[in-house]
Amino acid sequence: MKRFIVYSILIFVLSSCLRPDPPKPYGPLPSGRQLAWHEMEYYMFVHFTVNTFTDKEWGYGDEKEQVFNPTALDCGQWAKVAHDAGMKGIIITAKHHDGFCLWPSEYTSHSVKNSPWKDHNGDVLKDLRAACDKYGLKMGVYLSPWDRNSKIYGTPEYLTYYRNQLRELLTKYGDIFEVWFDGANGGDGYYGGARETRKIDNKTYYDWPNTHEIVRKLQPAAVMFSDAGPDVRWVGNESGMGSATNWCLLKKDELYPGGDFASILGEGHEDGNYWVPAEVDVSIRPGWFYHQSQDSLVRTPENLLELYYSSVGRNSNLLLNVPPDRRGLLHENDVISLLAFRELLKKEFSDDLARGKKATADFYRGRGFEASMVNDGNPETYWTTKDSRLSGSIDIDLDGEKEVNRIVLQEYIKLGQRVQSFHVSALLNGEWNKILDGTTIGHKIIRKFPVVRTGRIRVSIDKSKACPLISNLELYKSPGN
Ligand code: FUL
Repeated sequence: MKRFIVYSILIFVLSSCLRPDPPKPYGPLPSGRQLAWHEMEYYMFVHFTVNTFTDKEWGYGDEKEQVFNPTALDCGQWAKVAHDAGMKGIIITAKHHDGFCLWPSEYTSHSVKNSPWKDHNGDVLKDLRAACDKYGLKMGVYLSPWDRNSKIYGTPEYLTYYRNQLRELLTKYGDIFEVWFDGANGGDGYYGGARETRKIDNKTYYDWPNTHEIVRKLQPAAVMFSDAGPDVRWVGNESGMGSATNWCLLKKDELYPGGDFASILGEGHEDGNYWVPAEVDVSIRPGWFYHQSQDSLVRTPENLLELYYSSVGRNSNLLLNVPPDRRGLLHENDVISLLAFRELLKKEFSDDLARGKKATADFYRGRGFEASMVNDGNPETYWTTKDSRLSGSIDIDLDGEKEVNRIVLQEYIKLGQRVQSFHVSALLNGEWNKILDGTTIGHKIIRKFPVVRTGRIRVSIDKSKACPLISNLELYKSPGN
């Protein structure tokens, strides 16, 4: 017995010597809800309200409820298209700046309950919930802080109204994955007949911290989006461009929704003290709402693929707006384009040439942190170095010469975003040739490069805030340029 205990202790001591501890977390870390959000990557935005019927982008707030009258509204069609297009969820404009509510809010008569649709008994949010559940999608809500219909907009009482509406959305429609707080604010409007310009102070008027608490309490798993987070930040443009250098970090206390921060939001802050990753919101058409005149201006599948590279490929999530038409359906042109884009995407990333191939590193931390952890298909394992080493390289032996023109890299972000610069090289005629340079990685980057025919690819992490943690490396030969 004694001998057994001595042996067990010896084995334990030996194996813990061989298997080093994982690195300690570095800097701000993502919360559980943010990690779940990172996994979403691509989902649908739905802009739909009275504007769809009045051909406007921003309703003034005096639109009659009767104008909202879709002839064939079918949230099931939206959800099926989103699902078939490879999206993971839908965020809907429950209320846009015009103040019209797509659900029968108790707190206003300016809603679907006074529209002829479904004989005053309609509820778009309820229909969307059922459709999302049917197709396994997550659901999110956009509730415009600016309300051009409300008589009390601009007064402190409006906050009570806004929060009551938020509570309705967060308690009556099941699990919400994201709450979208828009930054556009104040200006002229109907305001219950006043027809005037009302200005509010973006910094103070909304008392955001107390509104955020409502969301945390009622939907603890939901992330909140705004220009300044708290959980997800705007990328700073509406053209679909994530920043090539993109930190998931932000000094969010220095920012507020609706402020003039667009130039900061793309890159984030390298020395930011909160985890607030970027979301790219962009429309499949020139407008956010449906306009028949734009039926011929729907983005092509090729263009959507470019958007994918400039968003998901740049450490951001892609929130792609697809606005229903006056029938209440996604237009045929949009559907065709979305589904063709899905096919393009499948072809881009059909065969991972790195998966399971021999991987070696110039240095690794020890057992459990070898280079082979980057191409084992397991996001929970990663290659890393010892704490004091802030650079290192991984070679993938492609097992014979292969053509390659795409690389996917991911950091193990649960322990923080670390990499500051890297480059990729290919072995050509016995010499290493650089094929691309990069800065940040984060959750994911996807990079294109001209086709190389090579037997070995090397990823060199040149600079990192703390020992680099690479959880995934994929290589492809895509048919695209
Ligand atoms: C902006 C709004 O003013 C647009 O109408 C749209 O909703 C876009 C997503 O956000 O701030």
